[in-house]
Amino acid sequence: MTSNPTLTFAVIGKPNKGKSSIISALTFDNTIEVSSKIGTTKEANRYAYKYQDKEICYFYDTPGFEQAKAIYNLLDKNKNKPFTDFIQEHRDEKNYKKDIKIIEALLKSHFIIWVVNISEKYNKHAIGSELEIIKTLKQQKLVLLNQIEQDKDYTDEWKNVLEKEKFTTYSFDPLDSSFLNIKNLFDKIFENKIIKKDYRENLINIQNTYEKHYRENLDYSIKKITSMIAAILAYEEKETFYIKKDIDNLKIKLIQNFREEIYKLEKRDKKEIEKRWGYLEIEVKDRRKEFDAKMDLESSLLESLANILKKIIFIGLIPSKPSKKTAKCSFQKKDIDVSFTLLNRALSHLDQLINHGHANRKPLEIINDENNQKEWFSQEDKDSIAKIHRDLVSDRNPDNAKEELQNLLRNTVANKIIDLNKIS
Ligand SMILES: Nc1nc2c(ncn2[C@@H]2O[C@H](COP(=O)(O)OP(=O)(O)OP(=O)(O)O)[C@@H](O)[C@H]2O)c(=O)[nH]1
Ligand SMILES: [Mg+2]
Repeated sequence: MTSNPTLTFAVIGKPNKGKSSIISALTFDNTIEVSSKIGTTKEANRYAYKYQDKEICYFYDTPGFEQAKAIYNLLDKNKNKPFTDFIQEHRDEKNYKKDIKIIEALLKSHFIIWVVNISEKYNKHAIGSELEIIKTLKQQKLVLLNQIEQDKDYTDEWKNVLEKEKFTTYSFDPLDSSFLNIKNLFDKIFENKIIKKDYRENLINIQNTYEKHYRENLDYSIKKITSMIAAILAYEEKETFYIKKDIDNLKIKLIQNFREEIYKLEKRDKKEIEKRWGYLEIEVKDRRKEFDAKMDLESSLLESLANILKKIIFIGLIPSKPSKKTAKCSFQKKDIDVSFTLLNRALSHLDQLINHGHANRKPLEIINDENNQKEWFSQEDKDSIAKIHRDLVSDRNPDNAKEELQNLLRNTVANKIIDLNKIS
């Protein structure tokens, strides 16, 4: 561990350039307000990137300067005056109040991240004063080039101007909050010779934390999926009834309760996985396979239930007076489709969740795209899953079966969801 201070980054730039989106991506937090309305962020707010409840680094989100030109003119007139004196002098002036709050956030930070939208042309008139103010500050500076409109790209023009002014520029897409995207940004920052040595060590720690965090989230998700499948396969719904009475109602009630319970189990784990990845506000529209899954579950259930009932009725006919019986409903060894359906649903959910991005505020729609469906499992995997399924429904060595499923999912996720080779 380092004794260096926790780094603080102040994110600055004109309204609607993606500042809050960038913080959202870097903190894995989808509760930070982001919108196409100009001036969404009204004042400087500090957010932390947290890992295991520890604050790893801070980001100041700021609105754009309101009086950039006036402030620059004042600074220019008082060239030798320290910034802090300037703030002290003007802090109560109504016109500068908001901007001074921004400058205070910048002064409290180690790094200034200046965000520009490179799908718009560089406009000296609009941006010049902001550039001059930032130049005046002693903090380390990084410029993030955000391309908001995909069909317009003025990167070269921006780079020309900014590099002449000794700014280092980095392309960053805030809609992608994958670890690989964040790692690439940090890798490029490390290449920058102007980064102070103790800050560099701190940045390395932050990048390592992102990686640990990412791998742990994956492992947590895999464990959750495994325990969800095990819980569903072991689930038994029981109903007590009197023989010769209410058999039809019993059947309907039993299936209904069973189905509700297993969907609850599935939903609960999905929610926990979403929370773990920082998607606290996300609306998930699971349009995929909901119907198919119900069909699968229902058909296999009906069959197994019919068998159970046949047996119960047969035994129940023997006693002369009505006696209390218990009917049980659970998945059977032959219901292997259930395991595949649940696994496909869980992996698609995880895949799309990871790739959704924290700055993306559209609902996450899990759709059934026949042409673009991932083939998650090899034949060998499928055979292993069939064996795991049989062990889990029959409660035979369940810990072993869970361990096998976890290992199988680890490989699937590493190869099919994120290419972990690209990370290491
Ligand atoms: N397609 C696309 N949209 C983006 C990108 N970055 C930001 N946006 C969108 O641009 C709009 C503004 O993003 P914000 O992150 O709120 O911008 P801001 O700079 O914080 O804006 P203010 O708070 O108003 O200063 C939102 O609708 C974002 O979804 C991007 O890289 N691609
Ligand atoms: Mg904002």
